[in-house]
Amino acid sequence: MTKTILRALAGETLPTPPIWMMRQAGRYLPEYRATRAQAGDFLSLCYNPELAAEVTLQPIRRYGFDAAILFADILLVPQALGADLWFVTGEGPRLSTITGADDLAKLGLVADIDEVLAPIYETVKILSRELPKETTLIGFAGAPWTVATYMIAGRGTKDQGPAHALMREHPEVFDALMARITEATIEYLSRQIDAGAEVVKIFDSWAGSLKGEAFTKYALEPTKQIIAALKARHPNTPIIAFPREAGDGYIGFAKATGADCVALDNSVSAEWAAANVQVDGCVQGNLASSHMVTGGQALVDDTKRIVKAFSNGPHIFNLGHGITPDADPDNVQRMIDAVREG
Ligand code: 1CP
Repeated sequence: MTKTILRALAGETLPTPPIWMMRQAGRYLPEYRATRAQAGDFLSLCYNPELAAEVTLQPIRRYGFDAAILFADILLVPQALGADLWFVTGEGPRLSTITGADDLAKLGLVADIDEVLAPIYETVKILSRELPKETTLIGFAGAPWTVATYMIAGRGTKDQGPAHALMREHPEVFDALMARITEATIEYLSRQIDAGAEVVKIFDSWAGSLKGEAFTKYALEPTKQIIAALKARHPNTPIIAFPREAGDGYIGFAKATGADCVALDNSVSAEWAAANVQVDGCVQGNLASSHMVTGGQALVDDTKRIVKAFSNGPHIFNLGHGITPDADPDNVQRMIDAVREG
């Protein structure tokens, strides 16, 4: 019996959509906080295959999600390329910055990334042994633009200003960085698939700040390039693309990039997305993650509205963005019940 997520990704309309949740392993769960404390800090957790597999499995045990997503982070690729990376408690990631050709020249070679990333492939191997047989294992990476925004600015930014500035002022440096990340991402995702990932997802969290031609050039094209290279090596592995806040850019994105599924944030309506995006294949996402904090009848109503809007085509139920640390774990169960009750 084929796993439900793989059936939806193959284009099948199922009576009940399969479910998983972005950031399903994370700080809203007490068992996650305990394992992270045991690891010492977030990065030590990412690079500890036994403990990273443990936190990946926690939400599967608690809720029985249809998919598990590898526990890691999109910023491990910059680190493997030689960027300094650390996390400031309560604030977020910090990296060395890229402001010109000199910084780019200091980065390492794509051929060397697997040395740093080997523990991540080991986590994937453990998970493919230990997951329940009905659960799909999803690997992931950041899209080149989103990863570049962090490598250039050295941190998360509201409007990705430093990355836009480098694109404008030193386009040759910017393009070379994008090419390096694209190549590294192909290698990283390909190795995850070799190790047992059954699906991979490309997170372009900051795609929304690319407009017009820049969206095509720096969100759509690199995703297309990564998908083409992965499909050549792994033709049967489905790929989910998440050009977050793309708006009208969601229209035709799957066809243009070769993605098997497009993940949707919650700035578009499910009814609009059913008519404009799901016509090309599987969609995923769209429930506002704030419902996981506020709960109540609004959570149930919105969940059922989204399930209904996407009921005539292939659909994987998910949030529009990651669940936040202040979410109530009971609300996650309420969401799952609302989806499965129909
Ligand atoms: O203290 C902690 O425990 C750290 C919080 C945390 C977690 C749980 C970070 C730091 N990363 C993660 C795990 C993670 N990150 C996963 C694991 C799988 C899952 O359960 O979903 C995934 C898929 C990611 C992806 C990721 N990291 C993205 C893309 C998706 C998105 O949310 O937009 C991005 C942008 C990051 C960068 C990052 N890592 C962590 C934080 C707090 C951030 C955002 C920083 C910022 O922009 O300010």
